Amino acid sequence: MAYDILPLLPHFRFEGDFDSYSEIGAGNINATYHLVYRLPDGHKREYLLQRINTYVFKDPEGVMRNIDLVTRHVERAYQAKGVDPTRRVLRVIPTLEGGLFHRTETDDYWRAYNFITGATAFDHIESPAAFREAARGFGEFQRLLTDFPAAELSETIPGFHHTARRFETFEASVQADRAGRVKDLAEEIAFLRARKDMMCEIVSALEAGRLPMRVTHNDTKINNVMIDDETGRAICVIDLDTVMPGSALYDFGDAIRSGAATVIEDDPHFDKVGVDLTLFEAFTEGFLSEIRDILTPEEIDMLALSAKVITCEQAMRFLTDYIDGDLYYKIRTPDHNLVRARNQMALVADMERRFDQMRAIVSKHAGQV
Ligand code: GN1
Ligand code: MG
Repeated sequence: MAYDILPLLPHFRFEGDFDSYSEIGAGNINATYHLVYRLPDGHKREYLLQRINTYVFKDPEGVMRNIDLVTRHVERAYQAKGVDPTRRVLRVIPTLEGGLFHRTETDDYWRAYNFITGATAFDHIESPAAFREAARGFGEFQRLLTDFPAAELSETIPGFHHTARRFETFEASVQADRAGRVKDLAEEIAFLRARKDMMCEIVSALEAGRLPMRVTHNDTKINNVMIDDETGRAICVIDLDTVMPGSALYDFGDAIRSGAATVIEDDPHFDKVGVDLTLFEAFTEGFLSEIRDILTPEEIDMLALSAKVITCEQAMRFLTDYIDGDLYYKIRTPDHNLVRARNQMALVADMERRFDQMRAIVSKHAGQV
């Protein structure tokens, strides 16, 4: 869907005169635009303008309050270390009234950030060294949040990684069969049902107190970390809508799901889908280099499992949305969600085959050999 963004611009405290804009197609949830402004001296100021998807985020005020708190925390942490935070963290550009978002008459919520210049968000990273660096970026973000007061954050999507509750939602969708698609999905539904217990292991451990709750990103898709074009360093973690109390395992698992796969999540060549163990090792090394000392032995023990859990959960989320008639994720073809679900199931199956190797790699880098 295309939005008429020009009337929105005067509501934000952008510096300079508006020059141009373009849409950024990445991201499955929000509509995103890159804005260029010009200062009188000719210099550019770049911003990101985003429409918050309120089908997905029912409490946009809560989302923006969380993001403001978290980004200020990260900014202060960099400043305390003597690091210039300008390109290291998103900052909310306030509205003229000083608010964190602009709400239109039609109840659309729009927000703006500084644009991280000279850096790229990759959908796929092939080089292990670059992937290790992306992992270090996510690990650093996790580390900077260890002293963030979790009680101050709202749960932006309740039960976001509560796989047991997601399983119930999935079964309810199968029952309702709103789009009449269930008749062709016996194999996929059976695949997920057979893995219900495995999928619920993290939630069970959290609820039993065997794993700590932390403040986590919860959506560590590999294109949610910006890589500096010149230095190749991971400089800024983005897409902060789901930063909330969670498990570090969610962040590890989702990054492996999206980044250590041989192909991207919507590639229809299911026979090519697998987990690349070189990339898996690179991520494990980079992530643990930042937070090895923070994680508990129980967390480390479940890292490899988390990749399977989050990938299977993602397969279930895509299949649920397909069954519901594609209400949640942006789709570009009629069977996009089904392709994504099948791709993720193929990835789970490959992780099952290589699970012992994944566990051995984690042990090696956790210093447990
Ligand atoms: C969504 O917005 P994006 O594309 O970074 C989704 C993630 C999924 C991902 C799958 C709030 O992330 O949880 O893993 O799509 N975000 C939300 O591509 O549901
Ligand atoms: Mg994103």
